[in-house]
Amino acid sequence: MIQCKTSKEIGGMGHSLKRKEDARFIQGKGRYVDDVKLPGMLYMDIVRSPYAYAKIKNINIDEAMKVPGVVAVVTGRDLEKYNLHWMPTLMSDTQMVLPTDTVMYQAQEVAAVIATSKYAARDGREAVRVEYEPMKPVIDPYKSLDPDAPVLRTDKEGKKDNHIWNWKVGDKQKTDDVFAKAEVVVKEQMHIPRIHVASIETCGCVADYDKVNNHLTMYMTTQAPHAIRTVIALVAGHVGLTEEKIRVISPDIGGGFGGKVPVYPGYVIAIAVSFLVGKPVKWIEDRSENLQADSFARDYHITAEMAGTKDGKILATRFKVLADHGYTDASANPSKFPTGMFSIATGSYDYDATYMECDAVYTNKPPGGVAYRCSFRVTEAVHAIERITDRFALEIGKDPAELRLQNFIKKEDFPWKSPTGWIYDSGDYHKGLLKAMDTVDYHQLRAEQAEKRKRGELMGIGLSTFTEVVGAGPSKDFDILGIKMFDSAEIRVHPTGKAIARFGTKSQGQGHETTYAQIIAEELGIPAENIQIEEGDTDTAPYGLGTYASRSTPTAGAAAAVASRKLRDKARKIAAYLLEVSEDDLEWEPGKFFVKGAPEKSKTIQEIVFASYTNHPPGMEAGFEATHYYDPPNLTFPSGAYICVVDIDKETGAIHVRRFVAIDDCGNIINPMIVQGQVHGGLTQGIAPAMYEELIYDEAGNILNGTFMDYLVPTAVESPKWETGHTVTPSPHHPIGAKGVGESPTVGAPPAIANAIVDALSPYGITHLDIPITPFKVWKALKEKGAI
Ligand code: MCN
Ligand code: CUM
Repeated sequence: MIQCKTSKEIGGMGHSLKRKEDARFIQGKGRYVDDVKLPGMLYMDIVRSPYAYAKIKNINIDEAMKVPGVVAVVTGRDLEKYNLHWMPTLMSDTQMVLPTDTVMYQAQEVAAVIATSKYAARDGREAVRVEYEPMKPVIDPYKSLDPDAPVLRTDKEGKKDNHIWNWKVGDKQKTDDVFAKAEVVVKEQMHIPRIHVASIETCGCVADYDKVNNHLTMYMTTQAPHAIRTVIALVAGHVGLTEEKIRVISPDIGGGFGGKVPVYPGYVIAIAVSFLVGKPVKWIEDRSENLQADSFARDYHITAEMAGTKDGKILATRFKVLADHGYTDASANPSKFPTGMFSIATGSYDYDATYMECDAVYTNKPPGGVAYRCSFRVTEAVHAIERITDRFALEIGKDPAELRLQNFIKKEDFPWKSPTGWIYDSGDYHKGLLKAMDTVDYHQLRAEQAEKRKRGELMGIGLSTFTEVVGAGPSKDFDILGIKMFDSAEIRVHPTGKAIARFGTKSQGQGHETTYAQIIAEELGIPAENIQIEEGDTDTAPYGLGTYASRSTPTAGAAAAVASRKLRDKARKIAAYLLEVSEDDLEWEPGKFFVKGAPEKSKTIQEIVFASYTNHPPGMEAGFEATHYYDPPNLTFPSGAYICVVDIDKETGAIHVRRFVAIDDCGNIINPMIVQGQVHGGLTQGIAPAMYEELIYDEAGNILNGTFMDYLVPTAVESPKWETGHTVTPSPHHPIGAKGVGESPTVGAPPAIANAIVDALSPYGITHLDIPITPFKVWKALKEKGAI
């Protein structure tokens, strides 16, 4: 009898396989877009606006054209001739590629300089003279709706104000009634700051248009190659660039975090120039451009309210949001959900009355809206519910852990329908929180805190027990620009039993080359090391919507499992033929089929695959390939219980994160080491907006922290020792019971930190501080309350 290798030996699910891709990453063998060098390639640099809002009176390119190496300067007027000066955003708004008359935010693209080297392009950029007539910008989103505020989007016919859309969900009447009668009502005004993803690699592309074959190859840093191909075809189809003539290749990506989902003007200009001059054009942003002009995240102003009883039962919540979208709504949300999944804001708690409303407005700031490890606005939702829950606990003098345990949805109540219509698939919130409390020794910490309070020392304990919603999504509700949000896997097994599998998603560092191989290994018994994973080439990969919103595991991961199972069904037929038994007489164990009751009669998957090319049953299609487009029946609902402990220096406001325990539940885990890595990175990106990061603008719309000197990205020095752990509540509808995890930590961490800091300061009457909570903010709040 052939002894099959164990799941661990073949690198199946649940094992901490070392990441296959790291061998090339750590040896400098990664191939990024800036490594693409093509014969005759030109370089592009971009002139950007110093003003937030100004009329362009004149663009003089004479001096720039004299710079040695400069071959062209492209303006909005040039693109206008080809009707390429506007493009759609992913939220069906419109956006200038290059302006013809007016600039709408500081650092906006104004003109592009094309040259034979990147240095000549930069020199040329410095020599372009633009004459502006500055206008008074709209920076404060609250003022953007004032009757006397200038209407910014004059390009939209008949537009009379700066309002973009109004969105609401929930039962207003019912919620208002509960609030009116409630024993306790708490309310806080919060701002979730505008922040920026600082991936190591900035954005960029090489547009390579081949005139002879009318074919465009677009190398670019995109998280969603297929969707981008479709968008390019929509924008440039009228000049003959139809979708079959476009190949998007997303090579290795040095971090995306959502910032590489949108379509930036730079891409479109590079394509236009390559199309016009017939040469490849490279455009790579520098760090400041990336920070100042690329898709921002968050910028939600939220009024959060909670109603409940004196003994701690949550009865209702109300959220009113003002969303500052900047110059255009360029969010990367599913079409039907302009606020993304914000409506998960009822949280992990069992109550049935809520009402949420959001107004989105235009201002003179860069566009964007969802990037930065956000799960489509779940960061904002979780911050609102977790902060207001702590506020409620503080109001009634109840321990916030006890209050949560009292209000959690019970594990036997899943699937659970939230008052905003989500069907939470599964969860065990009590187990997660109790594990986190046990890990930190919660009661001991509270005792220590009580002692310290007597001495006037500031120690705080903060909780965040959040529900995530990822895996967009079921096609009945989820699309982007009309394209349904399924995802795909195609598996080809070669005659010798080794495989290549391709996906519609695109890793930016998440480790897909390893984890997808593990799923297939587990399902088919082929060792993960013999399964090559490929993503990011639209000519070879099946159509998919890409990697963001922690959707890869819920969608493409599921597709990998289902495609593998299709192959296993075929394998069973072949095995039955080879062993001359009926299919029903066969049993599967990872790696082989054997005859029930006669285990010595068996065929390994390798033998079966070989037979599929050499000796397949008559009438059966040869070969061993399967494709699956997975349309999930529901989203997956990961959860987490985080506890943060801080010590604060009263005199300086300095905050020291003493401990941070994160217990995540992402269902069945494919690779524990990778999940832990995701959680470490995500937590660091959670502490970032909680304590450091915020894009700040003055009244004139100047960005005040447009470089890394002032925009504080936390490093290893600022990061506490993350203590991680997990509980496992498998998703009942996902083929391998997995839920996404990539964004959970960034979603869950900020309120845990904010709650800990406010908890430390609460004896002095402080009930809320907006993130990022800096030492100065703490010191100022203490000073105002007379504590120091
Ligand atoms: N995983 C697992 N078991 C699970 C769930 C996930 O082993 N139950 C593994 C997956 O196989 C995958 C990784 O964890 O290797 C993340 O999976 P998933 O949660 O499905 O998320 P995605 O792969 O779709 O990644 C997207 C997510 C997002 S939206 C942002 S933003 C983010 C994040 O991932 N950007 C990242 N993590 C990042 N990590 C790196 N290094 N770089 C980025 O740009
Ligand atoms: Cu919102 S950042 Mo991720 O979804 O790419």
